[in-house]
Amino acid sequence: MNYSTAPSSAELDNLCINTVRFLSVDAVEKANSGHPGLPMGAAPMAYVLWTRFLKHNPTNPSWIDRDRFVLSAGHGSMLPYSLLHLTGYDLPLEQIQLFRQWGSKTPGHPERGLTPGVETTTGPLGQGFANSVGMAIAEDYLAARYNRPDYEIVDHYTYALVSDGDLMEGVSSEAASLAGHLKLGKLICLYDDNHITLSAGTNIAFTEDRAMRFEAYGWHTQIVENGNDLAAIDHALREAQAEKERPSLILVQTHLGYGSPNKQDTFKAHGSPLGDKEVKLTKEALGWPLDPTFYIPDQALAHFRRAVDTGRQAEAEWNATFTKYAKAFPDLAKEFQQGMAGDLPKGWDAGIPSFPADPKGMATRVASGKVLNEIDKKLPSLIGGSADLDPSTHTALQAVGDFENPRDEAGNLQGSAGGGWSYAGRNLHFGVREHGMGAIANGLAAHGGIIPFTATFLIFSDYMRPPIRLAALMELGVIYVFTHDSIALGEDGPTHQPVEQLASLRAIPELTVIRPCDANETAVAWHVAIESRDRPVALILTRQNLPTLDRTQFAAAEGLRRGAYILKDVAEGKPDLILIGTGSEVSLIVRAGENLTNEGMHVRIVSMPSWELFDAQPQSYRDSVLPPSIHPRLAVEAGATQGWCKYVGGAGDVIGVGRFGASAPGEVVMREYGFTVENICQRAMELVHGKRPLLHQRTDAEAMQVWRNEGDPN
Ligand SMILES: Cc1ncc(C[n+]2csc(CCOP(=O)(O)OP(=O)(O)O)c2C)c(N)n1
Repeated sequence: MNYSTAPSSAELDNLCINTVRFLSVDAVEKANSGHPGLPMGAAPMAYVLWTRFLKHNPTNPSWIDRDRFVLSAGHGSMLPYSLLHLTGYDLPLEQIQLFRQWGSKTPGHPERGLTPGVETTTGPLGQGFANSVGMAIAEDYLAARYNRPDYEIVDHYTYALVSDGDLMEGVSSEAASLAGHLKLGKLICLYDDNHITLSAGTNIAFTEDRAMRFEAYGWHTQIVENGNDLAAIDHALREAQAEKERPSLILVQTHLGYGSPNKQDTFKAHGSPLGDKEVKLTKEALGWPLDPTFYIPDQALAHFRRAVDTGRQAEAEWNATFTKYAKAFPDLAKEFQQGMAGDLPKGWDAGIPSFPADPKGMATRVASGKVLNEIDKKLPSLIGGSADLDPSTHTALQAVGDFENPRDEAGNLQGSAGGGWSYAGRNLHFGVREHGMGAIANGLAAHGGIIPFTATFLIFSDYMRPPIRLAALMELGVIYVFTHDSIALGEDGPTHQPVEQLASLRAIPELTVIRPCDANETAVAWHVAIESRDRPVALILTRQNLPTLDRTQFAAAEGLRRGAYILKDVAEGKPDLILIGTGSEVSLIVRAGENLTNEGMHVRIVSMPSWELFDAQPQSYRDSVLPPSIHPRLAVEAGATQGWCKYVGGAGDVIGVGRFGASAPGEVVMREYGFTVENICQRAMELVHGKRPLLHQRTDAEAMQVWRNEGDPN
């Protein structure tokens, strides 16, 4: 298929595009699994973008000022894998041939950290699109903070390739709305407008005018009527780059499974191999040799591989500029490099307050706000905000500016955190868009140079679950502030009172969940969260006041770092009972422990703010806190009891919440649900003296009664 003489530029373009198409087709065929349709239809726009526009260095995929490329429709993963291989990333052809196989670098959907050049993990539709909004925000923030006249050290685009499914998912509406409001002019999305989804034509469920929808969000939109028209795609991309005020959506009308005589424009080309016969027909139709498979014409490869030299050169030029910048602005340069490397500046934590003992105390959300507003002074990479809940979550960063388009009139400043209105502002006003907020935070973290935090009520973590899960999967150090953490929030009632959310978050692998018991544990929790740069952390905080424990009487709050620690031990001998609590229930078990001690019981009090941190400790430490020989253990937590059996054991007991909450003042709800010193003492006595029948000893009626009131105690 190589041309014997130099091909014309149109022939070369065609050769390159078909190379992408058939690498994708052959890989899916060999794996007998995957999605050929998208790469076949979108290959021309991807080719134009990657060979004429994308600023990247295949030999250094982490070059700071590269353009970011996101394939939001992650099922089309063979498209970027083909491009990464062809343009010279460290992704050899053998890896393409191992598509979707155990241990390969070409997993079913793109996974950040696994494949060089993959910026973000995609597959759940809509997430990548919202990630790209986060990346564009990161770029604007870093450019505003670090660029100086003649030194545009941060100057790149974010490109996303999105599909029908991406634009149908609600998260894309949230993110697009915010991107339009913020006027993120350097965000450019190519929409593979092919009218087909997994099981249908879009005319069955998706008929709104997408261009008008995005226009209404404040986007710049263009339509390319023929997805194989390279000049039109080229032109549209140039126009999009020239548009500084609005993010761009280019609707490129394509054909799913382009070239396949029997499957093009049908959902049969979406998610299954074409099959031997159809591959043959398709190759014939597009003038491609049947053999060998995974065929890469030399001329196509040479054309793609020019990216290696141009990329190296682009980075070298950037390095030269940066060297001059570092001479002119040494402090800024150091700060920038440190942030991009994910390193924390020395003494970043110097201002973290410690809180004096106080029986009245404060809500952990309030303590969190105080800590956050100290940390932020030394950590310019810390930016974030809430989903319209700043006054409730205490997450506004005072006087460090609002992240808003600098060309906008400040206008109505209700809700402004103060300190200026620009892209250098560090308060992100996400609006009431929890799902978008989570996915945007992933984009901020994936871009680099940013420590993102988000905030909302714990109950609405449910609205953020998909991006939280992806943050954990991608090992991104996003920090989630979740306040109003239990039924104790009171009058708002069961719709707002979280019950199963803690258990649900704990079920996500690689996520650290921390529920501090007082102001000082909250300070240490923030410490842990900031230091956790490759793992997301959820801080679970109260609305109501909690006593600030007197740490001369109790162990230091630093114990939080180990997940669980002995807050107060028996005066001598072996404990008869271990009381375990988290968050707001720790002060309850402390008081219950005092009462029980007065009754002559030997009680150990354990604060257990984080299961994950505890599980990461050596066995010897875990045994020292919860000795296997001590069976009577009572855990108290205002949440679902699921999972606690791991710590209380078969002979232990849990006071938790096994039903929805109720609308009443918080103290009343807590009392009615058994979160009282008296109930804890009674249950402890029953446990130690064996009066309360264990689950298997109960009659069915008794078991049902307990189950109704408390949920599964084990
Ligand atoms: C959140 C989510 N829901 C469902 C799916 C399953 N799924 C994968 S692709 C797809 C639809 C594909 O349609 P489109 O986005 O137009 O992609 P194309 O058919 O053009 O490849 C669906 C429903 C998914 N990946 N993510």
